[in-house]
Amino acid sequence: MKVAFITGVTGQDGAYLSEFLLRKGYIVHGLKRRSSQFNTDRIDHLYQDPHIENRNFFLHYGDMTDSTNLIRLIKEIQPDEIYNLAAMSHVHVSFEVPEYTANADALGTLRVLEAVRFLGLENKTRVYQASTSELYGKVQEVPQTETTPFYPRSPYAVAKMYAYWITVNYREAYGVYACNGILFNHESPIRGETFVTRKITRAASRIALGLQDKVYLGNLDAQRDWGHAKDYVRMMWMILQAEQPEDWVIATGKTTPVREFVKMAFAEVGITLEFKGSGADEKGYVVTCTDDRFQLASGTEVVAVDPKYFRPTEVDLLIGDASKAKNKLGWVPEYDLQDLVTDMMQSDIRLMQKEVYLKEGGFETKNYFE
Ligand code: NDP
Ligand code: GDR
Repeated sequence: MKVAFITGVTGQDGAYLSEFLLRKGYIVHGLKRRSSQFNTDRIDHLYQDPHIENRNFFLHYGDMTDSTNLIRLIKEIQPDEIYNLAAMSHVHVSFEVPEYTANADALGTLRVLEAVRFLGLENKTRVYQASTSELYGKVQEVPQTETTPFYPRSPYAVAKMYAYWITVNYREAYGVYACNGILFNHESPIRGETFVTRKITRAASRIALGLQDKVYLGNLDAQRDWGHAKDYVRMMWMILQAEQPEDWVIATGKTTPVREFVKMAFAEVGITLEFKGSGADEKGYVVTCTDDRFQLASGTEVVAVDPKYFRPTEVDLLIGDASKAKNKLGWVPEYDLQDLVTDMMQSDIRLMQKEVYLKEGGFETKNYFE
């Protein structure tokens, strides 16, 4: 049985990757942070009673900023594969916490690689590094490939650039089997609630159900290449099964403006939206609502722009070319953007219906303003 160690196991990708590897028969160890509240919602269905024998899923406390903890865990676990997914992953927030972002995302990656080297595991342990399309930043070339120059535009992207190159360096200097997956945006029903897609699908569901009046967004013109996280975690595994360690772009090859994603999400609940105005004055209005379950009058304003969600420097256009992964690794994604939006909306409608029941029962429900 192969043994995997996943940092960031409580995140979107960590949860899907754990499911995927457990289905493949792996023993999975995950790194979780101590939190004052339970933070394992996404993996609770995988959790096993610590008192039973023959477990195959283990969680360990730790942090990317704590090198001795990482060395001790990697020594104990002796993993065949490490998936380094842990990161302060929110681009806008990285402008608020740049130093911490560099510590966790850049030096954290170094700590993992150095642990592998220090423990003499260069010939045993393969390392996957969660690199990102944010490295491309200011558009140099479209579509973006493994050879497109980087121009990072946020503290997050700059930290991830260090992580990218230190991964390449440990491969070249010490022969560690270490790879970068340069993954473009990937989303799912368990996407963090403050990333734009989930913010939109949650809000569209809540607005349709009468739990919220409107949603405030930032730059509606930004264009992203959005795929489904389930397709992307499969690729992380495939990358580590390749004969030679290399770096790989994973993307759908199609790009869509945020505004269009908003329209697609509302369309899932029978609402046609029209945008009027521009920049900070742009607003989205209901044109028709054909779904009998939801009653929104035409002319209702449901989307507004708030400049506070704009970033000091933005990444305007991302569109990736995953030909290398498709040709050499045989990657075929199963979901397109419409499937993704439908999956997210169906899940959020179900989730928000619970809130409606709570509200109708006289219980308080939570507000979401981020
Ligand atoms: P999430 O934000 O959902 O998950 C991040 C994970 O990292 C969480 O488990 C979080 O723990 C953990 N984490 C954060 N800081 C630390 C720390 N200091 N020590 C230990 N753990 C920490 O991200 P995703 O699952 O979406 O992304 C996974 C990785 O892939 C990230 O590195 C991200 O930057 C990268 N990436 C993501 C893309 C995407 O579109 N999703 C695209 C390209 C790259 P907690 O739950 O406690 O917060
Ligand atoms: P991104 O994802 O920055 O691409 O990073 P996010 O969903 O945060 O933003 C995508 C685009 O939408 C615009 N936008 C808004 N974004 C947020 N979060 N909230 C808003 O209200 C809003 N309105 C408009 C943004 O300006 C941006 O252009 C994600 C993360 O998962 C990273 O970790 C990962 O590396 C990259 O994807 C690839």
